[in-house]
Amino acid sequence: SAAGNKQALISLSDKKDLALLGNGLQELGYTIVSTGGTASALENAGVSVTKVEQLTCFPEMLDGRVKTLHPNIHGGILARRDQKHHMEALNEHGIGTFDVVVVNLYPFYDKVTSTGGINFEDGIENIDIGGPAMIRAAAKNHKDVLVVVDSQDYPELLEFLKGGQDDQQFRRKLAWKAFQHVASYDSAVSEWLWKQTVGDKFPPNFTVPLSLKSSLRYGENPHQKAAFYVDRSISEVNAGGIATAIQHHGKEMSYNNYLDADAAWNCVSEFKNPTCVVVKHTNPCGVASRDDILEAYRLAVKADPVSAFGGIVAFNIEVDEALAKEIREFRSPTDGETRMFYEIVVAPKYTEKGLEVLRGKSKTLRILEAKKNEKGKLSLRQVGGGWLAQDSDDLTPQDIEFNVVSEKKPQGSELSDAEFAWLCVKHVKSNAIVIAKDNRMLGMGSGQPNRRESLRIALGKAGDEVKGAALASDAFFPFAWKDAVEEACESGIGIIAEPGGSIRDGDAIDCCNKYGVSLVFTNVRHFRH
Ligand code: 93A
Repeated sequence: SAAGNKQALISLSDKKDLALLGNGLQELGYTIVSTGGTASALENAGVSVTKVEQLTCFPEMLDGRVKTLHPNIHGGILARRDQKHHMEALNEHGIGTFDVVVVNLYPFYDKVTSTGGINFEDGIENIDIGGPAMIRAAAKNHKDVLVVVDSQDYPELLEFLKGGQDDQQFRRKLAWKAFQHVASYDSAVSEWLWKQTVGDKFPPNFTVPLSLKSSLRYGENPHQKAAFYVDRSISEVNAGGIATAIQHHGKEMSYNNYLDADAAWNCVSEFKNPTCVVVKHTNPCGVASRDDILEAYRLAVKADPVSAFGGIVAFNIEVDEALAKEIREFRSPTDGETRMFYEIVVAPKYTEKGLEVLRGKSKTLRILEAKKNEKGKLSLRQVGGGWLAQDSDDLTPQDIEFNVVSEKKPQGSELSDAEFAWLCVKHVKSNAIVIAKDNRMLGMGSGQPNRRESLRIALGKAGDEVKGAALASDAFFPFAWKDAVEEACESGIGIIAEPGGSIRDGDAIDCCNKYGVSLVFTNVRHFRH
């Protein structure tokens, strides 16, 4: 190309907004150089293009593996404009410079995580080599080459070029983004290869690709600065969980809101029947399943109306007008007068009317629409200087055997009550005790450093309703088990579910036999620290 002519190099897998970019550059007088598919798409959009082959005087070869890997391309990107001998070398070989490089890479991550997967050969072919080379070269030489990897940056790029004023900060920002793009790309490739070779869940090192979703007003407390990041390794198709929830209404989500909404959503998502879960400070304090979701809602609040006030209400089914009205109008069972107040409502769906009614409840009420979490993801938690990784706790009562170890065999709905209590207790912070009956939580005790305290709290909340109810304990009582079992039995509990496995198991069985209470061992523990 003629010296002094402004040139842009465009090679895109994701051709979103390509017409806007191509036409914009053309209007600004740029000569556009492109690879095969991108060139065709540009021509279709009425933009004239020079094909890469015309510059390299070389056909695309090896099934496209070598398209842009050529001195006529890379020389034009990498030459230092302030070095006389660089420019002389370009002249000598008839190579023109590139002022703008716009590249995005083969959709490797989407391909290898696509439903049905991808075979090894196809995975390998989807590793982009030429693209990252151009991006890195342009990012290195960003002082003179604008490098764009994100279609969202096209308008700003065109504005910048129109303005004609140089701004090294803008160039550096683009270069930073470019290296981010190739770095997360390379980590996706390396993690995929790890799975193809060792397959083990815990690679020697790995990257969690995080993208800033929003800065938060503050963290757990107002003096702590905070931000929220989304995990980009969650595939687009399955992208579920609180991080991808749509907020339809209300005040900005806070740090604590995210934690609580996550707890409520995780808990309610596990129930098969129409269910309402009320969460306060990450603990479910009310849970009820009913065919009539309005009743489920009322019962979930009634389990602990004091805690429910200012809590998070989650549903596993659509919120329609009738339910929304009930949420708006329901008065606190404590005084029968005050309308309940909530921080957040979260559900998989809302009808138009349902949304409208909820919006009318208060200006601040956050209304979230969430998709189910992707199963089988690693759970990560930070400790000083490192991170703990584990499988997420995906076990539900369906996966667990409830072994009756007492003389008394469960009667009537006792076993299903125990299963319901068991699913609840999994979501309560240890030491966790849940008392439930008839698909409804009656009381819970959480987070106490000693299990007996949790038990007493749960019994206190359940009150008289404890008679014949099911009690679930997330782990066994190693020392005071006998006393605690005795206390539960004396209060009138009908069935107890606990993991078993203590050397005191015999005492617990004897005690239940003495009181005629059913005892089931699950062999599964649900600590949540
Ligand atoms: O196969 S490659 O690794 N070899 C190359 O030389 C090369 N040059 C560009 N992949 C290469 N690309 C990639 O092709 C770009 O990163 C871009 O994603 C894609 C655009 O191809 P097309 O314009 O033919 O649709």
